[in-house]
Amino acid sequence: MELHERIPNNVNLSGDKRLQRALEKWLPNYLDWWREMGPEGFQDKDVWLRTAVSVEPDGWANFDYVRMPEYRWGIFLKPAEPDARVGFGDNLGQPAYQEVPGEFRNALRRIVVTQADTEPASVEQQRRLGQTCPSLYDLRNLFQVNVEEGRHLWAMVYLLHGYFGRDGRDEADALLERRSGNPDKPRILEAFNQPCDDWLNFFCFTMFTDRDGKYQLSALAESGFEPLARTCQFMLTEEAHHLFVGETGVGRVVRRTAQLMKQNEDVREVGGIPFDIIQRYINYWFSYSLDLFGGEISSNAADFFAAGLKGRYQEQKKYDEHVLAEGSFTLPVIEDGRISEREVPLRNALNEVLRGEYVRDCERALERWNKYVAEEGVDFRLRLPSTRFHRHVGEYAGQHFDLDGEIITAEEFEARQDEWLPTRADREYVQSLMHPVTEPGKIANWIAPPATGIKGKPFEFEYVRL
Ligand code: BYC
Ligand code: FE
Ligand code: FE
Repeated sequence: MELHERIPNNVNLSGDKRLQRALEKWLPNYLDWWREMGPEGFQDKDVWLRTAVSVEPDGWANFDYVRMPEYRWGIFLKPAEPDARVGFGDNLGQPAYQEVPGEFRNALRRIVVTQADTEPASVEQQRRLGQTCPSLYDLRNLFQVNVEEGRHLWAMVYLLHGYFGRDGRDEADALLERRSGNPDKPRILEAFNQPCDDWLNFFCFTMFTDRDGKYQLSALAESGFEPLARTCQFMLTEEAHHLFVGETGVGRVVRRTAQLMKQNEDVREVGGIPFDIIQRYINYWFSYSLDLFGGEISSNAADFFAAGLKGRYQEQKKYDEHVLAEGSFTLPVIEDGRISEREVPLRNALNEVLRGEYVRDCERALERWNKYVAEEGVDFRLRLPSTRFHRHVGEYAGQHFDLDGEIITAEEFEARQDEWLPTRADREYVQSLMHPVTEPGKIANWIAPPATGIKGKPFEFEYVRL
């Protein structure tokens, strides 16, 4: 089969010999990577998956059974707007960049490579989860997320091959060489080196870490580098499902725990996941995901904005002023071991501005989960920790804070961290509940069934043929 038939696309692959040559070399390596690092034990099974075959409303969500190595990973960009302009920064109003401007080449390559690196990393982190799925419905959702993260890698590799020449090709190769959690060749961002080896981790990851993806992609979806903007716009349509899997996944665990508490105060006795463990998993993934926004005060963020490469969340819709040459932003910093306020130029605080949008979105999800608990008639509330808690990047890294963001000593943190972060015993307990349930219509005891199936199919549908 010709390459351009194998790879659904709207980038005129059939007419682009240079891109064909680059992808012809990269594709076999990608497939080797997928077989080695993709979902373990399910490569030859039929999975009921959504595949994008075009960007039209009727083409981007085709559902059918497919074996994952035969998934048609495509290259899709949202169709171009005529007369696109740079929407913010020093070049506001100039024609959008159709090629990589020389002066921004390093910055752009770095953004694309960082974004790209997270996609295969997440597939690696999740590769063993299929073996302990709580239901066929969840198994299918895991694989849907995995193949689409694979496609997101394709999306970024297209940009590297299409716009960055020789070093773009080298970067594309390196994306298949790094490995999540491998100390010799780790993934770039730390959240993507953390193990994600039980389903509570998976749901927290898709809730909190994929949600960073939503905000980063949104910021890039308005980039003045048009091919990047249009790529990210299309990726966001897929991302919505990943966030759905995460938010409803944690929500179903929370609901089930509340239900089981009515049977027995100690939910462990009846095979549930106690709220204090769920809370510690939330604290862990929320704090690692906050790190993904970068430092609170960042000259990189200022430079990206000035160059028109990376804007704010909904830059055009939410704001009238797109230059930000003047404004300032006040944030808490640590000085002489105490929390005090500092005013910084707004452009330097844009990581923090984006993080703020993210935190509000997470708070909304917490509200919803707490509503499930209340609906079950149980008196308990989950919460988000302070954004200062357990940080490894930015102003609060290297200091210690409690869940309320109050500064504490290293000894206090040491003494109390088992209350706040998952312990080895928590992980072992959760792991002890992870037995595969693969009969259609059946579900593990520690999680509630979903409200509906996928694409009009019932929960009992045979989403994966084993
Ligand atoms: N880990 O100025 P600073 C997704 C480094 S998720 C390790 O504060 P900046 C997905 C930084 O490189 C979305 N290192 O940060 C989700 C810099 O190094 P240098 C992924 C970090 O650059 C689930 C130094 O610290 N997309 O799609 O403003 C499944 C100071 O940096 C980290 C993107 O990230 C960290 N967490 O912001 C699948 C978008 N943070 O210069 C997929 C592209 C910072 O001292 N990336 N450093 O050597 C970016 O826009 C920026 O690189 C970041 C960092 C927002 C990540
Ligand atoms: Fe992704
Ligand atoms: Fe995702």
